Amino acid sequence: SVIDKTLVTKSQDTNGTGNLNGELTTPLTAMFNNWSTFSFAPIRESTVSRAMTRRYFRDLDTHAESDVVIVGAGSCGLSCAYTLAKLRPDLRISIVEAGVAPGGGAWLGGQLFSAMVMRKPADVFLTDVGVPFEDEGDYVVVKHAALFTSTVLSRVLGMENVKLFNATTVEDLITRKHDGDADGEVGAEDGKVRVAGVVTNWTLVSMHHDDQSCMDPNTINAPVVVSTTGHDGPFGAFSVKRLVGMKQIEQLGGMRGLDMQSAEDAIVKGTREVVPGLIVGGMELSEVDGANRMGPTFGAMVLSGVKAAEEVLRVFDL
Ligand code: AHZ
Repeated sequence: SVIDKTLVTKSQDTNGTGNLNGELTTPLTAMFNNWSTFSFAPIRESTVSRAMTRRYFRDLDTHAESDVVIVGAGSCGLSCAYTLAKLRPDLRISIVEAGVAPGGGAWLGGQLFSAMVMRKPADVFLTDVGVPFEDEGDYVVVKHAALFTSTVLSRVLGMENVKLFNATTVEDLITRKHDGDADGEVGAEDGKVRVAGVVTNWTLVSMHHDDQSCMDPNTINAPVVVSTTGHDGPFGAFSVKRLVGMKQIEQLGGMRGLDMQSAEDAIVKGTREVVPGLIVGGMELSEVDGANRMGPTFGAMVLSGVKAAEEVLRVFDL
């Protein structure tokens, strides 16, 4: 390497490792001041492969038994992960996201416009995460939805107790027969199932079940699953549609038309354990409850995520 060793930064001085974490006190351009003799540190291809695969398989191994699985990394799922992981660094949290790019519908504010609107009091979440916003009185505006999503994402991914499995689809739920009341009496929950984890597959594999054979899935066990897969569509409302198939919900209410005023309160207040072991939040809940949609205002998604995190801790005494 031809990095000029005389331009060492404060952070390098203190930890003595020579790595480039932390703010550089020298402009980057000054760090590379002789491109003609430039060269990267040496590498072998297998080293790169092993650096990736060793970590991924270690994560798969560790997270096969998780404390919480969050399905879907949209604005609600990420907000839930942030709240829960920050509050309880002792919990092992897996996020399973079907898309390659986490973030769901929160990369744009609405239509193809950049700015993201959140009604108060959702601004407290932005302050906690460290997302800057303009205060407009009853609502706040983040200058680009991507700033919100990338900041929450970076906070979540920086937490030791969280693993994001992206490009991975939840294609079924692990269920157990509800074990009933401890006293042996017939209780209201008897006959119901308890959700006990998720069944996963690579998203590209899930998309080819019709034309390829023998592509069995993988699993993650967890006492609590939080499902935030969004409203119905090619991917959405996954867990609650599966619950109908399993006869654990008679039918879905179906998302209703847009009413910002009422929709946001309803989604936040309604975020709950829908069947034992499964908490539903965000727009997936609108399909269960027949709640209105709110369109391009995101306060309900983040506070539904906060409520889902609280529900996890309350219901499961974790
Ligand atoms: O890829 C999906 C997205 O990132 C992911 N997902 C869906 N099915 C999945 C499955 N396994 C793993 N089976 C799955 N991941 O879930 C994420 C959902 O994100 P989202 O942004 O669609 O949902 P949200 O509830 O967090 O936010 C919704 C925001 C609103 S409100 C609204 C309206 O009122 O019209 N529309 C949107 C998008």
